[in-house]
Amino acid sequence: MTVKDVIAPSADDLRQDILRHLTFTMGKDADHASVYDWRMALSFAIRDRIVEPWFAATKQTWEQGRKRVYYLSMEFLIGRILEDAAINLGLRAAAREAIEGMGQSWSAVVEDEPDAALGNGGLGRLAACYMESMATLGCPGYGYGIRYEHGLFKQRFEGGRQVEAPEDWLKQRHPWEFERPEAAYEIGFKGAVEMRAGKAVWIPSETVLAEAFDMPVIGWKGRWANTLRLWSAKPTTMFDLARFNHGDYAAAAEPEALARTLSRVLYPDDTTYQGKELRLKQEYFLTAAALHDIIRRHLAGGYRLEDLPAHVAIQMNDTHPAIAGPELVRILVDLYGMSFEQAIEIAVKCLGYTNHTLLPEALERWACYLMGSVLPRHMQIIEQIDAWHLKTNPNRPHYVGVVKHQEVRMGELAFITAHKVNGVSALHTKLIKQNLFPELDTLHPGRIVNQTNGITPRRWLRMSNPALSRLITETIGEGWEADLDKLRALEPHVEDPGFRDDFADAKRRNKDALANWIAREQGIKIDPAAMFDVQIKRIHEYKRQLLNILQTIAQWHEIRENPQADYQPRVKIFGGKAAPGYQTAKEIIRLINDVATVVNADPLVGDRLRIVYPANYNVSMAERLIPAADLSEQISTAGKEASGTGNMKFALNGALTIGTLDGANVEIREEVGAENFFLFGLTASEVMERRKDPEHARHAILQSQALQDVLQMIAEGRFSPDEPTRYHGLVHNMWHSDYFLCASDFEAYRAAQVEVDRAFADPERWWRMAALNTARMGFFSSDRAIQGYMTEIWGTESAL
Ligand code: B1H
Repeated sequence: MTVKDVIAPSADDLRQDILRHLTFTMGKDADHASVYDWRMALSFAIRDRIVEPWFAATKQTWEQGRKRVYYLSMEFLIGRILEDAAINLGLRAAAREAIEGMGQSWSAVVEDEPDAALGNGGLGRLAACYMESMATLGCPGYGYGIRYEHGLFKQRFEGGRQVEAPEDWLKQRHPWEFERPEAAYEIGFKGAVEMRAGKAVWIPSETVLAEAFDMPVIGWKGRWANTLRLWSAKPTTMFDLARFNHGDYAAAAEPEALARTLSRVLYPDDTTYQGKELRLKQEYFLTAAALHDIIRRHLAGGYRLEDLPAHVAIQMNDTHPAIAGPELVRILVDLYGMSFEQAIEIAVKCLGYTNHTLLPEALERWACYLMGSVLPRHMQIIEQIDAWHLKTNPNRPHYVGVVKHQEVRMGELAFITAHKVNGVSALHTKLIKQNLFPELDTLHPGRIVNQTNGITPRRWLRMSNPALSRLITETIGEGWEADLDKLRALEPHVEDPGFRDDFADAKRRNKDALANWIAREQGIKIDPAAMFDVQIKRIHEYKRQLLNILQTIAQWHEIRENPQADYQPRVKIFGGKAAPGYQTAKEIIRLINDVATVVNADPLVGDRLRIVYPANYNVSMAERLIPAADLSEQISTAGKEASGTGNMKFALNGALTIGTLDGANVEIREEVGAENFFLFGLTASEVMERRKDPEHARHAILQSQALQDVLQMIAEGRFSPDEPTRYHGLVHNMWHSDYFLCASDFEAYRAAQVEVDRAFADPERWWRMAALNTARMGFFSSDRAIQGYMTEIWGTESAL
């Protein structure tokens, strides 16, 4: 078996395999099997086909002595796995035929799978796309993360308010993982550092075991597979036998419970960090387990530690694993006796750091006392690294450094322990240089590079949008899934009215399916001919869902004031969760739901405006919504969204973007053409200028009668008649603060929405624009992004 020999089985072969697993793995006969049993049987049948290419890839990497990439991330937001694996193995059609041939519904079986939601949003989903692209490109590598028992919380609405419930994906059997009890490392915390014979010895006072669970990640056409290795915390001692023997059974189990809390739950914050001790422990737990595993594998290959950089590239997904620098130095110095200077030099050569945000509330800083108590030896090494950096960079300004004001700044630490630091869009990288690390950029010219984010076209087009995928393949032939630039070949067809009709038909089919789902799940009837206007992402002030709902209210008001006029029917669709402690975001959720209740019940408005906000937005909901969207809302305050990746998914699926010049929107607009993008709003530098006016909000509101009316309606309690004062705080904030400039961009946004209506009313124009968006999105494939990391940061080559 070589890496390239994957032979697609027939539906009949698969049927045999499924029945075998149903019988012998699940212990069920076909007459009594539940959907769950069928899903498990199918998953195991598919999984069987991954194992051989997986072994082959691993073997080849060893034999060829290849450099491996290690992607360290606190989040992997994977979603469902079954259908994605089937697609990449070329088995979807056969699997579907087999399942349906046995009287089962394909969608019921596939949708029975819970999302693997081990992430919050863009950062975690990016890690999942990157794992898939590394496997597709044959880049030997491992993802390292935490096997959270509970992923991102489940959201429901009660009286319009977000209510959180724990997520429980591991309640059922997880067919995609392999437990590796033999791959376990002891991880220490706290305790003290002793000097013995001139050497520092850390004696931790707490230890837990990190046990590995491996998931294969199969690339396109099954030509390569990598491993996602997730660590689960286990106690080093199962229980306290002395207490047990005294009959104190509950207390005896305490060490076990305590250890397991480490991998119990994902912190539900997106772009804000919580300076909690448990979070720091989780970060170290992941990083230390990964580094021990990396070193063990390197030594098992018979290589010397001095040669680590030739064989190992470690990417830090934001600063969450930035303790990797100090930990690697600690391992090399304390455990292997290397000098500090040599150790730090090796560490820097191995490490890369991706920055994902400029928001000050997201930049991790740990109080020195906390770092010093949880990781006393690392605190010493951090000071040593800081001193080494100052010594080797005597021009470093006094206010720059890792340890300042009794805090450890993880961004600075990651920067100086990495040979490359990258931003995630062209604009974001420019702002990193100008605003976040200007002094370090001067001291280390060339260290900061850009790698614009990307998305995997396998999941985000081929799997989630079969209608459009079929049209593309019929039009330009096969191969675009692994070479997304090929979509350019669609361009000449855009002038063909027949092609445009087909393109519109594919969209219409997806919209019909979504309308049915919304009717079923939400009990709201929507017209599939209306424009589907979608904003789905975490709820955050900088993302400005508030601007969207304010404009929606203005539109509602306009219809009511002038009901005879001709309006372009729209469905406003929202989706997203708020961090449980983020009160303002929760208030925005409630406002959207309150406005939806009033607008959807207004007989005067009818089908012309509908607002839908399905609860519990997640990856699998994105897969339904994005293929059905006409308009993509990417309206963050310029300079705040590092990149965005949802923006790419929409444009690839033929939705037009209404957006600001923020993050990757800038590059999307350049690629698809300014005439195929609805631009509005202040630029990043205009935003900074505008904020200098302390009364910018009041001035902007006074310039807009429409906004005054909207704020008046909210303040009067039109959307909260049972509690008219509910949004007084929000309205007050709009007048007197409005940090994210909803007021200043309001009129420009409204005008852009009028432009959108005009374009939608002209189908020929609209579908030309939409198809050109799809045709020109090749650049945003995560394959291109990973190729960039490989050549510019990791120094690795494809093994294929
Ligand atoms: C992004 C985060 C993030 N940037 C802290 N930063 C977290 C920060 O748990 N925490 O403490 C969690 C997440 N996430 C996002 O990364 C950016 O906002 C997006 O613009 C970007 O597209 C995405 C991927 O690069």
